[in-house]
Amino acid sequence: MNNNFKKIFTRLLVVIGVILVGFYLSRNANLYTNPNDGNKKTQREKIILSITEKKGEGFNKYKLTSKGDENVIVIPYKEKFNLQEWYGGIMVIQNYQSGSPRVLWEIKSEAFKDIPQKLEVRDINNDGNNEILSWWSAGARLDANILWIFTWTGNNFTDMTPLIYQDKKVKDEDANIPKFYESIFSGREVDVKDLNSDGVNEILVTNLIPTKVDSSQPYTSSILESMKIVKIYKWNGHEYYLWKEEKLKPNDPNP
Ligand SMILES: [Ca+2]
Ligand SMILES: [Ca+2]
Repeated sequence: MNNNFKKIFTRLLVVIGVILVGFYLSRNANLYTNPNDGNKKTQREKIILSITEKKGEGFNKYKLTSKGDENVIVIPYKEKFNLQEWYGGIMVIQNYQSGSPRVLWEIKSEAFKDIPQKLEVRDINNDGNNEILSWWSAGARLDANILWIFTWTGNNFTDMTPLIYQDKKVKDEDANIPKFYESIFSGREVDVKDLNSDGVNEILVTNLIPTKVDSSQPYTSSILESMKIVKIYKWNGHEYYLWKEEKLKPNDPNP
């Protein structure tokens, strides 16, 4: 009787284990598999396959540090299966020359519904580690640009974008990154350049202003001009902080 109970109990445990493992595997498989067609490759899979076949040829290569000699491929991708399964991501791929590339780091978020409009990899704060700068558009209606920065930390990239609401819980649960619009670096234009030639880049953000074509806005062109402000963020050794705000001169070609 006791032995029978043990057998039944053991079988029950095995069945529960198999169900749990199956559930776990199916969840992970769904992350990157086209939910509409299991045989069809996702964009992400196609990119990795192409890198594998071409051994990285034709893809943009970057270094992780200013002193490092290893090249990696940094490449954005977008998946859109339906309105619920629609997200963007960025992959950093190493070991591509061997024909068996490895995804070193990746960010994937439903907040990013597209690939970045612009992607740069360089050391903006002059600490030797390169940053991935990714500019995202908030769409034609808002006409906003949003900058997300990820910095190399020696074994991974980490998000170094300051948030608009530091106290608010704004982390995207899936990707563990803040939500799209919470970046401090969001405005009509977001520029990264070294204003005082000390080797460390400043970040310039021009504010969103109502557009003249929007007839619902009562603003005159002179009021619109007076509203053009650029915020300049400076690196303090740990983070970018708001250094100063300047009013833009009318028709300033270099905000
Ligand atoms: Ca850096
Ligand atoms: Ca500077």
